[in-house]
Amino acid sequence: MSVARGPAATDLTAAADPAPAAATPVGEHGRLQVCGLKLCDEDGRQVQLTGMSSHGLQWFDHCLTDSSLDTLAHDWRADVLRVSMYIQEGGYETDPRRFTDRVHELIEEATERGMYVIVDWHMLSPGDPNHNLDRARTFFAEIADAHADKDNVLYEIANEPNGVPWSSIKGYAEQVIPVIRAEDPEAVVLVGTRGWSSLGLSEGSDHTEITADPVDADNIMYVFHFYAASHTSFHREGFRSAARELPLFVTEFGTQEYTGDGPDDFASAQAYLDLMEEEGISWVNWNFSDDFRSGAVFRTGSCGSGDWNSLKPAGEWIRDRIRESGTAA
Ligand code: IDC
Repeated sequence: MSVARGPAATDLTAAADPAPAAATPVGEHGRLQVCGLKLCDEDGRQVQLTGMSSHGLQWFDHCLTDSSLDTLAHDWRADVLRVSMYIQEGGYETDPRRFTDRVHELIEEATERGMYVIVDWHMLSPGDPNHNLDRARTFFAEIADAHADKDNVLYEIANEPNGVPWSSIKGYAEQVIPVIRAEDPEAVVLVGTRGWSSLGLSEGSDHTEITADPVDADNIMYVFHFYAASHTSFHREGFRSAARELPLFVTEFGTQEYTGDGPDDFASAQAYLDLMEEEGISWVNWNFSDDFRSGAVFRTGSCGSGDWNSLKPAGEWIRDRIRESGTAA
């Protein structure tokens, strides 16, 4: 004779208290630091964060709701949310107050859920980060001041510099980093690299231009981005060589072409993921929206429905990978 387990018992389980603070990535690891070439936690233990980037706040803010962020933190078990604030294309420059306020809110949302948060200064076109230098100073001074007491904020100061030499990017970084450090001296800062954060590879260079002339600051990591169907073995091998010499963080990648669209190449993406696991490199996937392109995780136009299980193939794939990797796995 079987023992009946009625719906009441199930309901009780479902209504149990949320996980205690220590069970979240930030609760467990606290303030991060760069130790040698790796990312480490407050106690000096190596960590690998995995998570998602938002799409541009000017277009897809409605995909960042209480319930979608709960889903990201608790169902996908993401460690990190990247808040992608474009500067041009209808972003920050059109209304600095509104975008800054929204970034403040999203930092609080990530914090409440025990996730790390990357504040992404999403410069893209024009590709010279110095074009937005004054804006970046204003923005980061306010953000760093307001959140300096938190343990979970990482600053990404330039999404994808392009068409400019490394010396221009380094010069920009050495002006923006002190603005952040003046308010939040311990925070990890992520520095975008030449050629759309390809470590120079997409503009005929490579990481050796950085090792020869590194940014004069500590507690920083250099950023690499890839789109697995476009950036295959040439980029992957360049990335592998760089990982032996520089602290790296992949703040954006897609399983498709560099347009964020087209067919997924999951085999190429998995080869990158395997390499990042071996090297302990943290990663963030593009993007947590319902844009029509194949790289947006939700089905086109589905954010309004609140059905966060309505995923495109890239969404199903990356959700599985996030669930099984990173510190919250
Ligand atoms: C793309 C978006 C697309 C948007 C475009 C605007 O997917 O919807 O119209 O930006 O600039 C990047 C960039 C990121 C790109 C993404 C895909 O950081 O902004 O998003 N990508 O093209 N670098 C390489 C690829």
